[in-house]
Amino acid sequence: MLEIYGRPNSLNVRKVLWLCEEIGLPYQRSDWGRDHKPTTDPEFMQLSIFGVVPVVVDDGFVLRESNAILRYLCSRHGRTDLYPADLKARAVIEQWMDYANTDMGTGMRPVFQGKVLGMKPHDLPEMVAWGAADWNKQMGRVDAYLQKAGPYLAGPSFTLADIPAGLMIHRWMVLDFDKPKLPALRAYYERLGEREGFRKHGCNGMP
Ligand SMILES: N[C@@H](CCC(=O)N[C@@H](CS)C(=O)NCC(=O)O)C(=O)O
Repeated sequence: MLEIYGRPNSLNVRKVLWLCEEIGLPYQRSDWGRDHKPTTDPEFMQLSIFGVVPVVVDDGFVLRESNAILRYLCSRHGRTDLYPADLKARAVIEQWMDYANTDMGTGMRPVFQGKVLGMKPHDLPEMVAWGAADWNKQMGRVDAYLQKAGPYLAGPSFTLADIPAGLMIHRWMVLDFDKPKLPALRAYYERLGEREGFRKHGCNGMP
């Protein structure tokens, strides 16, 4: 059975949990990371020296990096509906996955880790203000995109493109800071809420 190492309140772990729900894949999860067993523990270090969750073990095969794990699990379980074989369709999905892990989340860090969790150095007021402005700008761009495209990020159906970005959009929706009203983004967020996996591991009360 797939083993998932990582605390259930981590955005990156929740991506994997959500996908397992979509695939109907059973797993065993153990609590590692902030406020749980430390990733400096020798048991964890044996799997990964990179100090972050998630890490998965599948039949002895060890893999880290949440987005790489999502792609691996889809390919392993033949879910071409979520991660197609067609080169261009796949590239569009990867474009959204990369964007969610980079530009879409750069401003999130000072707002969430700084303002909400009080972690240094993200909590500097000018960093938080810059983060909020940048995060709002990125979400404005996704809203503008969704006004013309969709209903899902990579087109007509739900794919891997929607998991990393969907969780980032969820966090933006639920955190309390000055935000513009973005109706197309809101409609997309509500659409994701129709999915069991997102209700369990995305919009489940955690930011
Ligand atoms: N690029 C990595 C980032 C992983 C990451 O930053 N994970 C955070 C949780 S979301 C973490 O492990 N933080 C340290 C901790 O929880 O101890 C991925 O996508 O998997």
